[in-house]
This record gives sequence, structure tokens and C-alpha cells, in this order.
Amino acid sequence: MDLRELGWNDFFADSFAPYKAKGLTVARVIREHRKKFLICTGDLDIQAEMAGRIVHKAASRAEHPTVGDWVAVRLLEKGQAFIEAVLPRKSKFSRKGAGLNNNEQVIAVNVDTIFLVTDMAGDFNLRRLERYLVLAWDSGAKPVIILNKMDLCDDIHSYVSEAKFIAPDVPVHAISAVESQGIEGLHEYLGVGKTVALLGSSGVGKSTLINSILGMERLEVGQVRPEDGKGRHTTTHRELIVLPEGGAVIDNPGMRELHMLADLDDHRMMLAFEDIADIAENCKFRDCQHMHEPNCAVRDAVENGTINSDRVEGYLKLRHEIQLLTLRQQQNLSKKEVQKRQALHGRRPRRRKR
Ligand SMILES: Nc1nc2c(ncn2[C@@H]2O[C@H](COP(=O)(O)OP(=O)(O)OP(=O)(O)O)[C@@H](O)[C@H]2O)c(=O)[nH]1
Ligand SMILES: [Mg+2]
Ligand SMILES: [Zn+2]
Repeated sequence: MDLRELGWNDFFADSFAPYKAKGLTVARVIREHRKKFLICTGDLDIQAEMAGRIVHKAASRAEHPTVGDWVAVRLLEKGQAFIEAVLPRKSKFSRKGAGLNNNEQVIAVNVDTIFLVTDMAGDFNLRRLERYLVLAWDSGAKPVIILNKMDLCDDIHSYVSEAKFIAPDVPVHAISAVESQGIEGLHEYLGVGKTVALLGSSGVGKSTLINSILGMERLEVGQVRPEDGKGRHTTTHRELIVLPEGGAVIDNPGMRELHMLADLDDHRMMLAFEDIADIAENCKFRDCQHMHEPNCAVRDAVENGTINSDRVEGYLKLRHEIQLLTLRQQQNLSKKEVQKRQALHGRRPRRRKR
């Protein structure tokens, strides 16, 4: 297979040039499990490990190779392969991992389009969708909203219009993955050179949709719990699947929580709230926080019903969450800074008791 079918392009080729000169091979990571990788060189799918230097050089785990990455690989005669470098990423969808630190957890890289998959039943939640959209816009890939299970729904139109309402510039597709309805509409995102990642809660039908695109039962699909329609976390590993007509899709395990990252770019965040950004142009103060300032156009719009108050509240809550994280990160940083200085100048000697 020509790697261009898998998305290889001049952007990656430029950064690969110095590794090529050293005799390394390029490959794309298609699976990852406990630091063992399956990579595709175009001709072969082979097992690979991380070279020690990549582990030492990485500032955090977010820089380790992950599914979707283009990597420079040293192939040894004994059939071993070592990933020596991760090429710069074209896009990256991350969330904050569990715990108090702002530890970035990378979910999808080098994808062109992100399918945010939900259903037209129990999973559908506009506030959650907004969180996905904020992180998706931040990733550099284009979001597309997929409303699955239309075969179970008799009010498709209202789900579609609610989704369109919070994301006017994002394509919204109503589909049924099991009955293969609406799948044709997704073909514009798929094909030679393109990569799509599917994200969403467990049980919404991500793997079913990929099977439907492939026209075969390639991935395991799980039952949902009859009580609440929630999935059972059937997919346990991220995997890149090469499509026969070119391009690739990445299946992901269902996500439970979607924590924001600190330092999210304000400008990019507003891409998920363009309706609010438009109204805010008329606030008296340019840096209006829409809290207690006089002549706030956003609060006025809530009061006279031109904008949905849940939506504005959702936005303010998200912004607050990001600000808190950013603050905490700065405090952590300054704590580290103090420790560094202490180490550098030697701790103050303890006064000796007389
Ligand atoms: N009625 C109906 N059921 C669907 C549809 N798509 C998926 N399902 C069912 O939903 C259940 C979960 O589907 P999966 O494809 O395993 O969901 P998933 O999003 O991959 O879930 P995880 O791997 O756990 O993240 C299965 O029982 C599917 O048959 C659909 O369009 N309509
Ligand atoms: Mg799955
Ligand atoms: Zn305002």
C-alpha cells in the first residue's frame, strides 16, 4: 500500500527527512497495548517497541507514540523494530486525565475529522456535546456530530435541530449504524488520505458504525444495559482500521468523563460558542466576563430570551473550569519553581541549637 493512501503527505515527509537520512523507516501506529505497538509501514504490519531515548526525551506521556502517529522506526535484522521518534502531529485531541494534575491524555492524533457520536436516546446530552466540541475545536481537526440509532427514535427532527442549535457550523448527521441508514452521507469524510476518529460514550454504536462502513463484522460490538441503555465498555483498545478504499478510521473505547485542559485557547474555545461570541461583541466592556458588569449584552440576551440560559450557563461553567485548572497549574508551577531555586542555591542552613 502507498502510505499516501493512509494520509502520508509533505507535512510529515519534511519532518521525516533527517530520520530518513539516518536510515530509519516511516510507519503509522495502528494499535497500542501496554507500550507494545503495531505499526504499518505500507508493506507490513509489524510489532514495535519504544526506543529508550524516546522515553527519556519525552517531557510527558503525551509525547509518547500513540495510535494515529507517524513514527520514525529502526528495523533490526532480527525482526525487531524500535520507534525512535514521533513526527510532529497535525492535530491532537486531548483531555485532562484523572487526578489533580493537568496531566494531558492524548486520545486521537493526526485525524482530519472527529465523529462525535451520540444516540437519539439516553446518551444525548447537549452540555456534554458542548464539552466534546470545545476539545474538538482545540484539536485542530473538524468535528462532525453523529446522532445514531435513528431506528429507535420517532422524533429525529427535534434531536437534529437541538444539535444544530448548539453547533450551527458543525455538520449533523442522523444515522442508524445497525440498519446502515444515512451512512452514504458520511463518505465525504472518508477515503484516500483521510483519517476519522470516532469518539463518544460507551454503547452509542461507534464500533457498529465502523462495521457498517466496512460492510463486515470486523469489530466486536457489545450489548447495552437494558436498565439505562448504557454500554459495557466493549472496545478496550484504540485501533486504527485501514479502509479498503483508502483512508482510515480510529475506533476508541467509550469515554466516561471529559475533563477540560488548562490553558485552552480562548479564541478556539469560542468556536464552540460562536452565538455567544457574536452577542458579546455588544457588551460594554471588551473583556466582559458576563457576570456582574453593567451593560452586558449576553446577560441581556438571556433575560429577554434571545439566547438559551442553559447554554450560557454551560459556557460560563466550562470557562470557570478551565480558569481554575489554569490557575492550579500556575500554582503548581510556581511551587516547582521555588523548589528548583532552593535546590539551586542550597537550602537555608538550619540554625544550630545552642
Ligand atoms: N437500535 C440500534 N442499536 C444500535 C445502533 N448502533 C449500535 N447499536 C447497538 O448498540 C450497542 C452498542 O454498540 P457498540 O458499537 O458496541 O457501541 P460502542 O460505542 O462501540 O461502545 P464501546 O465500545 O463500549 O465504547 C450494540 O448492541 C449495538 O447493536 C443503531 O443504529 N440502532
Ligand atoms: Mg466499541
Ligand atoms: Zn458581557
